[in-house]
Amino acid sequence: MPDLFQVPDQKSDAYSAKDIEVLEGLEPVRRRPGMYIGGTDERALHHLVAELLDNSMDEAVAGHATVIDVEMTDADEVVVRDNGRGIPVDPHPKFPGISALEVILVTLHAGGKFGGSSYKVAGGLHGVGLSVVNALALELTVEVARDRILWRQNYAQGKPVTKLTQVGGTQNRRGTTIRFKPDPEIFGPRPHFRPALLYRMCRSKATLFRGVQIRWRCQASLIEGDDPTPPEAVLHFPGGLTDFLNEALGKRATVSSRPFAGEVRRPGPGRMVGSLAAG
Ligand code: 0RA
Repeated sequence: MPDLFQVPDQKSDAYSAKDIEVLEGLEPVRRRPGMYIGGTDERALHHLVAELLDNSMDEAVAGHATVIDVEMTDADEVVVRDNGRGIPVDPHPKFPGISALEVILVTLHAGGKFGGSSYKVAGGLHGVGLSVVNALALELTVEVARDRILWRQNYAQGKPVTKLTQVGGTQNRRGTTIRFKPDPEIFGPRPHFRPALLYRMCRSKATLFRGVQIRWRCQASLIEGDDPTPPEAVLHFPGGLTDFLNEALGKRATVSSRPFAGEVRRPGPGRMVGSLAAG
């Protein structure tokens, strides 16, 4: 796809660097994946799931999602779903012929900035990493439930292979679902996720924000005999890091009877900026 450039403000004929947002196509990501995800090994592969999870976490921290489902459905397939607002499906204000969803999925956002205040979240790079995941996917399916309509679009190696289509109605569902299969051209012949790594990732993300519940699921057949990873778990730490610490300490002897913990709060639904806990 050709590179996309923001149309300059028609009322003023002066271009200035701050007005020009360059949105690049995804070829550079496929050409040099290491530049974007730090390699093409197992770590880099799992980093892509972290990217998906972070986008849903942003939606939770912004106060719009409360539940995130992470499911390893096959050795090489992960599904991440949240109950947030859903990626916008309307025409993108700067590219009227393309849905906002497609712009988010097929363009690299230079500098992580996404023009237009409705696409900006305090401190977040909402959806920005999604295009990198898409670029490195053999197959990626996005489903958005928004305004009682369920939408779907399929991608392969970063390119749309279907139109964004209404696939039905949803009475009581809202949010974004992304199904991701990594591309063997990038990650080698048999890319596979490790349940233990994904589970640990879900746990650590859940400790960062008390307002989110992460539901982990993995086909039992994908967990190896000696791997203690549970096939299902609900990860929720309403007490933040203190909960996590208590769980990690278990029955071990500690210096103080209660763990030392403190936190800094900001207004907002369960929002926590800083949290400190020690055994
Ligand atoms: C851009 C704008 C809005 C939401 C999102 C992106 C969004 C992205 C992801 C990625 C995973 N889950 C997500 N949920 C939301 C704001 C939409 C609005 O104003 O309604």
